[in-house]
Amino acid sequence: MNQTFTVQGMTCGHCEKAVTTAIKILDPQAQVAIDRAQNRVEVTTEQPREAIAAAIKEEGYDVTA
Ligand SMILES: [Cu+2]
Repeated sequence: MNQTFTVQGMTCGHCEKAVTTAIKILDPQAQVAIDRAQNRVEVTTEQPREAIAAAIKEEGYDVTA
């Protein structure tokens, strides 16, 4: 299932890596694609949307959509 999130505060490659790692801890099979210029994070996962959003927030980034 493909999920798209709008995530604020990703300023560099390290942020992308932190978000990707947080999602993969939750779901090692997850596919993560990040477009930092668009604040967009696309995740292919069977995990519920709320769980993915919570993992991103725990890393310190705001999920606004
Ligand atoms: Cu960064």
